[in-house]
Amino acid sequence: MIRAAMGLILVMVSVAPAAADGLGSAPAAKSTEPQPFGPVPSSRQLSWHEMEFYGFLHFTVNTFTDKEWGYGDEDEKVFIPTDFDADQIARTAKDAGMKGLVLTCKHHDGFCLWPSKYTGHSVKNSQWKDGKGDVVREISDACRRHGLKFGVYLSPWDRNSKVYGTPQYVTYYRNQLRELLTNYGEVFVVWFDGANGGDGFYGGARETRHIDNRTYYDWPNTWKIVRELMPGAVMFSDAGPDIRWVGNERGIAGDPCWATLDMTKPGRYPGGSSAGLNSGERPGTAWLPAECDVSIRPGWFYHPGEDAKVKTPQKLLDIYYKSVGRGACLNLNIPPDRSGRIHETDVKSLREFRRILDATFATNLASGAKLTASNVRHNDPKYGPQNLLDGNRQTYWAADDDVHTPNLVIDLSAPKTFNVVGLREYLPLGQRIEAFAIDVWKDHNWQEFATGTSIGNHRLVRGEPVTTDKVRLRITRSAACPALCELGLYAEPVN
Ligand code: FUL
Ligand code: CA
Repeated sequence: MIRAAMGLILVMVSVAPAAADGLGSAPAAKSTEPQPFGPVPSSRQLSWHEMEFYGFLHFTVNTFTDKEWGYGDEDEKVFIPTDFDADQIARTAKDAGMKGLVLTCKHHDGFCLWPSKYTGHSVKNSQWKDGKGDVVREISDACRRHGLKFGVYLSPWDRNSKVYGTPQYVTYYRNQLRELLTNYGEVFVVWFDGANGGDGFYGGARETRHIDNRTYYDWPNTWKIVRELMPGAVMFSDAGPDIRWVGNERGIAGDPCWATLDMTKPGRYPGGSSAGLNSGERPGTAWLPAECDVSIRPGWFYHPGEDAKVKTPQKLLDIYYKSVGRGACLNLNIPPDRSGRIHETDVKSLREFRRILDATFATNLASGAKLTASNVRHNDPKYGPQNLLDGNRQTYWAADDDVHTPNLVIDLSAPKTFNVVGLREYLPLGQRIEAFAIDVWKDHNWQEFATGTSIGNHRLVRGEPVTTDKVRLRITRSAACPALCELGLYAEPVN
């Protein structure tokens, strides 16, 4: 592999046209990295981008009462999974290609899946495992056993708590957050839900309580706790601070989907405005990439009546291409059933979805191709196009500062059939490319296969199968010289 890549550097340098700076093909003595454009990701955001696909586990009293939003008056005794199996859950996620799992440790009903010190409304007062069980412990341990990262969802809205709506509740909420971030090992995401529906049990008051989403939770001081206890974790809410909601629960990112957002606009707080979240905003004031959350079933919690409505592998693939393939991460909900396992129908659908993805991405049909770029930064092989095929996101092809619309020809040497093109930008330099086109060589002409806008972490262009021995990538608009780190041509299996 390494030797082949070195060969490509030589080929590329010898066939690359003379650089505009008149240096010919001799590498410049001092080539400098491009300057970043706009907001750039933090290291915790970069680690999150690498995950691309993880799962959500919605599980609580609702699983047993057939509800989506528990009122908060549920008897703890209703929580009684008959065959809880954290390994089956984690294995299902792992086999589906997920890189982590986010558990609803407490949903809006206030029931805690761990024996919190701060309330009796938890597993400790259920009969499951004689009140000695701890779902958070079992899931987080199983995640580690199966090589998955673990994330926590802790609903700010709590329809059980008597003190909800008072300052005391904010202290209660923070205490619970501390429990989750100190007792269960490494956490990769803290998921802050913006939903605040109003009415609830509230310790027996059974009334409607309104809070001001902007001020009530004093978010900046809650976020500090996360930074202090779990510095590597990203925080999710409608508007960050690290990752944003994509603005719908269908799992579909906008096209374009920019990784940046304008945080000076009104409504940028958890539970605030969803304007701009689907497509992001450019150039924006912060790197705030989108997470697409969607359930494999119509509801977030398991309902026996939805067993026949599990999303098909084809539907999941469509979601994958419109989330991960638009630079977002996909958080796919797979709700455990009343036994405490992922239902067989969901498992089957996930398996077939994974089989198709694996068959698609097992072979990069561009590997070994001869790449010829219209421009290479300072004519330096360090920035040559061979970097696009080394499977390493740290190496990239970049153009000179004044070259914003370079082309790249991919000579496959023999006809290949593909229908998916994958592109990745080198994220530490920001999101630079604004439009591109892909052409295929057919009947002695370049014919346009697809055009696109944002790339970011990953852009997957999915079209009809095409057979050709030469492909051309044209960067047609870019805010700064492009910096692309990976490129792939793939074929979805026919069956
Ligand atoms: C929403 C909640 O109200 C739903 O119940 C679910 O948890 C979803 C992921 O977020 O805001
Ligand atoms: Ca690379």
